[in-house]
Amino acid sequence: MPQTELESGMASIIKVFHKYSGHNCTLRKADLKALINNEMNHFIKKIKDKKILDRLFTDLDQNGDLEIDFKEFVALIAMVTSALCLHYIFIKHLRKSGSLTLFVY
Ligand SMILES: [Ca+2]
Repeated sequence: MPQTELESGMASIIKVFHKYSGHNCTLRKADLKALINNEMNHFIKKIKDKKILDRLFTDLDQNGDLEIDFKEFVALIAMVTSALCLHYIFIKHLRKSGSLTLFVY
């Protein structure tokens, strides 16, 4: 039986995390930057500013061990996915109400 669409998405998240985390199964700051810039560039603006990377890394590193484990990484995925969901709901609402032309750029 083939994986469902959701299962495939979950497997992809795990695969991409391990692609950048290597054998330690944790992301260092440079790994996180590379992952975001290479794998999430349609949803998140590329990180070029060190201060932004430092802030994001600190926010994600809940236990303060200077590494991002999978559980901490999933928080980023959840945040971005939630924001995307709100965006799609907003666009859908605008399309239904006929106001979309005001917000399309
Ligand atoms: Ca950590």
